[in-house]
Amino acid sequence: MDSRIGEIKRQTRETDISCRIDLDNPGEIEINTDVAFLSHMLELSAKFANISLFLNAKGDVQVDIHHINEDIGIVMGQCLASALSDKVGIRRVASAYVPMDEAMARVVIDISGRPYLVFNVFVAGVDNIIQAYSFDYARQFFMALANHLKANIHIDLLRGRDFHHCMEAIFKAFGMALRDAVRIESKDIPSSKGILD
Ligand SMILES: [Mn+2]
Repeated sequence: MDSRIGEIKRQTRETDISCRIDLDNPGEIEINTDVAFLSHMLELSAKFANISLFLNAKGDVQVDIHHINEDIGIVMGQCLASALSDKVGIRRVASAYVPMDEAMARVVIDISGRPYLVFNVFVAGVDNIIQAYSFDYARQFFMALANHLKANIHIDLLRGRDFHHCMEAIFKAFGMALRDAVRIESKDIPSSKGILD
């Protein structure tokens, strides 16, 4: 099997991001972004996905984290798509439930070639404004990733109260679902059409 490695560098007037993902050689995780909370979450995703992830991201965070947050999603989606190439043999569809104390999240992924995100995450009483990150920033991150991985991703927070716990459950469940979705299980392209865009 060819090595499933993706490598993307993307520089705009707003952000400068480089990313390398190795789907089959876990163990190396090195994440440096200007958004410490997102770095922490992505480390959890990579760990649970059992992949190697190198990510370096700088951006115009003096404005706010909007650009860098979305652009990291774009680059990670492109990097995963590049590593998967023609997707021969992958399981394609996978799901995971992950709890974190009182919180529990479910993530279902179909690496289908059709981008779509359903983000059903809401906790009554959590004021996103006071957080360094927010549920809506997470929605924008996963939207960018789904669009560029060309995957259908459903994220449901089934319960939770503490913001940090809720986010950990979501990013861990995403990693765990991704781990299964990219697993090689056959020698075929997993589509009755014979192609996955
Ligand atoms: Mn934590």
